[in-house]
Amino acid sequence: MSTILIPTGPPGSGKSTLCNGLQQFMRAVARPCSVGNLDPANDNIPYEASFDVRELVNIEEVMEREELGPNGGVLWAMEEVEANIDWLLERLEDCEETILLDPPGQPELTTHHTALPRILHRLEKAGYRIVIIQLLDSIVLTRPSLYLSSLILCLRGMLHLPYPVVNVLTKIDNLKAVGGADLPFNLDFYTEVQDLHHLLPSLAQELQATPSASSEKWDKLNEALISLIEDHGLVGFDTVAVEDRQSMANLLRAIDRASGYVFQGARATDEEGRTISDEASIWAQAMNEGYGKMEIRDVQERWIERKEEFDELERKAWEEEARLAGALPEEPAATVKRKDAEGDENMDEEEDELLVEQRKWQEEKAKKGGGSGTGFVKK
Ligand SMILES: Nc1nc2c(ncn2[C@@H]2O[C@H](COP(=O)(O)OP(=O)(O)OP(=O)(O)O)[C@@H](O)[C@H]2O)c(=O)[nH]1
Ligand SMILES: [Mg+2]
Repeated sequence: MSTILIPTGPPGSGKSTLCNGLQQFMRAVARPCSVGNLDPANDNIPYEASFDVRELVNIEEVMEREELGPNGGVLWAMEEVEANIDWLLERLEDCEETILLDPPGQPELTTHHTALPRILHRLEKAGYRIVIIQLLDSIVLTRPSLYLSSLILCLRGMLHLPYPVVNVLTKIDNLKAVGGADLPFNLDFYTEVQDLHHLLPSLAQELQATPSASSEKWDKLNEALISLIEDHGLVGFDTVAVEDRQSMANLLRAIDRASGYVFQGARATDEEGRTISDEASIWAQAMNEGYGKMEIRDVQERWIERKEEFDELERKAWEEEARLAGALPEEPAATVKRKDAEGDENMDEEEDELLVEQRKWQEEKAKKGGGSGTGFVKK
């Protein structure tokens, strides 16, 4: 049975980037995967598309003919896909067993417009397993009201598209830069979506800073929204930084849990029996051994508390790997000499300390069952 994965979420939440990231990651672990573009306004497709909705509809023509703006044009185009579902089914037949569909970002599609649910219903009837990957830019954590309204949006999405869902906070690598270090709670508070009433004081504080503050009504509304979310048991969030392999491995595991996919061990050969490349084989093995499992406190440490330190470690590891592969020149002897002459032993010491920390981090992970022992730390 083939599985269709659909990242949904507001414009700019990272849908197309995630399709690209997952395509690359699955290739690296020798897992067959196809991506189809369903966004008629997607002018800059970052992945290798197996098919493209623009073969079926031309958004400019639609806008002109139907006298619609860009949003209306996109919604109309989705209705066109629904009306031509055989076109989509034929394209899907040529795809691999895991298929990513990159939809447009119009929130209407996941809140009340009926084309997408109807399309998915047809695909499900045709035998595809559907998994929704609901994306939210992690910047929403930096404003309590934005976080709260995003949770409502997620709930609405789950009701509108009633399939197994993985909720994901995207761009977690960017969170610190947009204020993530000043969050009043640890990351697990936001990802576990529990005890939301703790947000009430920050919501009230945020309101006081806005001119429209007429407090009591808002306080009551916020309380009601919070109990609504808690009553509906929104299952919580995973996180992702698309450029980070460990983060991608972690997310793929969550998606596989939702879809019921079981990775069939490390494949030394592909489905036709051809030998797959060594790198893919190593990665397949690593995934099989549990590489990538990350607790939320590890995510907090990696991307917020010690971000610069780990970034630097990864940069060095990448440089070293590139040097070993011959892509970067050996450090010129003159530079090395000059460093010695300047008595820059501290730098080596510092480097060693960082490597010790890196090893510790990996060992801790391995103990928690998240380490592969393969030494992959860089993206
Ligand atoms: N730092 C960082 N940036 C990301 C990540 N994922 C996506 N982005 C950036 O976010 C921006 C929007 O990403 P897209 O993938 O185009 O978002 P989208 O949801 O497809 O947007 P629409 O198609 O317009 O709805 C791009 O500049 C991406 O490079 C991530 O994990 N980390
Ligand atoms: Mg997109």
